[in-house]
Amino acid sequence: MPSLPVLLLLAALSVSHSEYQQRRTRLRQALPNSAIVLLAGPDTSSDPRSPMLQEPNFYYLTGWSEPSAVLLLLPESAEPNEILFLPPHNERNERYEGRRAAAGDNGVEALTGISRILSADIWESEVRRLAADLPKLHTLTQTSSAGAVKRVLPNAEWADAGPAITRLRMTKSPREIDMLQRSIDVSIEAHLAAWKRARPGLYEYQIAATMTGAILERGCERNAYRPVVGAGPDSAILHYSANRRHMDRGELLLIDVGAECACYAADITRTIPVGGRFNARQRELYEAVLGAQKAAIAAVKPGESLGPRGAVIQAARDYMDQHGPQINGQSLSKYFIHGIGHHVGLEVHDAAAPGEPLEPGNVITIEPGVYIPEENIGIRIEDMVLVTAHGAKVLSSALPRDAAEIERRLAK
Ligand SMILES: [Mn+2]
Repeated sequence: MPSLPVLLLLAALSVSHSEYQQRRTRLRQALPNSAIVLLAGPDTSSDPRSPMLQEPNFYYLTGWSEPSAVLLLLPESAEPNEILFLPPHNERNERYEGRRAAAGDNGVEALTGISRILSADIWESEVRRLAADLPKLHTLTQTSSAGAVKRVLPNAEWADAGPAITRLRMTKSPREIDMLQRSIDVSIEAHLAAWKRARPGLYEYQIAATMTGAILERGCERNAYRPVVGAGPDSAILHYSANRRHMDRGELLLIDVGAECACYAADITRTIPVGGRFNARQRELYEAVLGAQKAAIAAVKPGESLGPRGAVIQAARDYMDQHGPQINGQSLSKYFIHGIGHHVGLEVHDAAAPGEPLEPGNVITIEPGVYIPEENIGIRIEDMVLVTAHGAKVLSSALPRDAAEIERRLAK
């Protein structure tokens, strides 16, 4: 059980209305003299298998998690220069789904942090009225909602707001880093709970269940992605998430599990020995991956990139090839078959401009791995890293990754 102070912290930690406001101001500055129209995620309440997941760009700019809303941003000098349209009350639906906010509610401006709230029934006519004469119109042209927005002014040219929002999302604010740190801390507790439980004869799904339980127990909404818990041959399958096999002594267990807490994701992978001890072969390969990860983290700094020809992945490959064993006459990095990492934020694979150099405030994963199906071995070590002014800070360092330390923890 998390302690009382942790529970209080969970309740208190959120992004302020003024920070959301600041994000909208920055977006206006990036796309001046423009109307920007964004649609919230659709109402999925009629489908019991689909949770309501807010469209992440909409959430980033508003913090609003209810469906079917519309955000209209207008040039700074307009009055008002931002309007949130909310669906009107529907008494029958609210009997099923609970009360939702609507225009005209007492205090709805304070609740949303947006000073003009109108009914979503009139969003199209209002966009036509307020935006038609502006020199530029932007929406998320790559999303499923683009068609509905473009139809409002079908003869206008709609440009993509996505790249400008992505640029904002890539640099995390101090508050966002706190929020990510909390998701990381909860994920670490989930991993440690898994280590406590893992033993020969257990099923992979039992480990996944323990971890999901730890995540939900701490007040987080969900796993940030499908839990990957793979033992033996399954450890060599990159996105294995069936989690149906039982694990045997002497196998490696690859655990790639992260929490989503207050909408921020964590993404952490560890590989541990079932039964508590790495054998010599496993340890030799493990040390090569761990050394590669440390070399890659040491190469992270502003100006470098996560791309396939960047210095970060090259540092990992070089380490594997210089320190790891050859396999079937091939250098070890041939078995490192994916990218070195990705941005993390509201989404586990967060918005990022391809090839963009790293900047301070970026939060990324560094996750080298090797996968050798013919030996039933997959090893991945993934940590979350904050890019700082001169280098990198590992945000998930509280979860041990040195082989001897992992064995010590498993023996407890
Ligand atoms: Mn990852």
